[in-house]
Amino acid sequence: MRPSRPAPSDSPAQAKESEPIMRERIRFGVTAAALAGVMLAASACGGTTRGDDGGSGAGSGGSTAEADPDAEIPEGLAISFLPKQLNNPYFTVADAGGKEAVEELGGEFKEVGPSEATASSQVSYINTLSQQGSDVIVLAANDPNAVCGALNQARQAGSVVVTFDSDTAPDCRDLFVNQATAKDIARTQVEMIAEQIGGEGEIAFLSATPNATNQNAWLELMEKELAKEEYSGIEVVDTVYGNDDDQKSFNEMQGLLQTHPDLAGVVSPTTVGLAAAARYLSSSDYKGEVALTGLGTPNQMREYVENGTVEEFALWDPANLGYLAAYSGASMSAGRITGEQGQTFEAGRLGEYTVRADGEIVLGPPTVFNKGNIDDYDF
Ligand code: RAM
Repeated sequence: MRPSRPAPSDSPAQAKESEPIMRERIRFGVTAAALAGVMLAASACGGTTRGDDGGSGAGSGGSTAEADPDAEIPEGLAISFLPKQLNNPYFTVADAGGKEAVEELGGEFKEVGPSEATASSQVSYINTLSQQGSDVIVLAANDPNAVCGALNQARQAGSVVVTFDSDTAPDCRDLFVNQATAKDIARTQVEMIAEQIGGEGEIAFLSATPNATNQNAWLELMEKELAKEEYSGIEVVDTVYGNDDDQKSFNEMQGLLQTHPDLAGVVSPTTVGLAAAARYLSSSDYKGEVALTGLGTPNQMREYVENGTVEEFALWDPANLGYLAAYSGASMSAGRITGEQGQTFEAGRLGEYTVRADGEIVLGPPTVFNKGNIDDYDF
């Protein structure tokens, strides 16, 4: 569904094509903290910034701009997706969902990103998108702080910054589109592993990169959940990092099984880690002996569920996550929302969403996949 377009001269998309000063008219600005970050970043690299006025993003503690829920989303908005890494099927699906939304909105979709999940490589992509005048940058952050200077510079120059999947510190972005609450994601994984090992034994975590905001939040909450009395028979003996690299994750799984002969189960809260770990486990003597669960895509995990290596795992629909992120960014860029808690907006086929505290928008609860339902999903 395309909204009708406003007069071209009022369109952010038009403005972005013009002088930088034009972009200032459409932006909501940054907080003093963000501005300080920009100035620091600018002085550190000797660069210049295009804007100088204040204001605020949602994540940074409130906006000075008024929301106009009836504002048109102008055609031609440049909405750019920057995932943790490109060669990861999870982000391929997520970004495709973003593209679907951008096309519905009559915008210009772009996907750029590094081949390895590192924050340093994301910085140069952020700078380029900002220089190109991207109206909305949708980012899955590889580090909560390392990308902040570049993001605040982009916001200062007029881009709306939406994090999705993996957040930054709240004052570096305008909105965070979360796949589910971190608590729900942690609890689901703990429930699955506890059930699969009969409530007792040693477990280990095979995570993504050591700085990933999302995995670190989930690991912390899983430890907290496991501290409950009902899980007193379970002991976490190790946490290793596969860096969302298939081969490293595979090797780390092998290492865990060799180092901990009494290991009862492994939780891998990353689609890359879980698929690689399942591949190792399925061809090893530990298949059926050591439980493996975590977060995975049904298409990557199907064969391991069918051959009995993995009983159950969880995820959300990454396409919906990307779709919601694009609608969120477009709604903010158009002024329908400013990121204040309680504001609502329509996200196309997903319906209405509400902005929570700290500019967070939550897609919905995770889904658990097993033999009984995995064939109902194709992503
Ligand atoms: C990997 C990435 C991503 C995470 C999923 C579950 O694809 O680390 O950030 O959300 O796993």
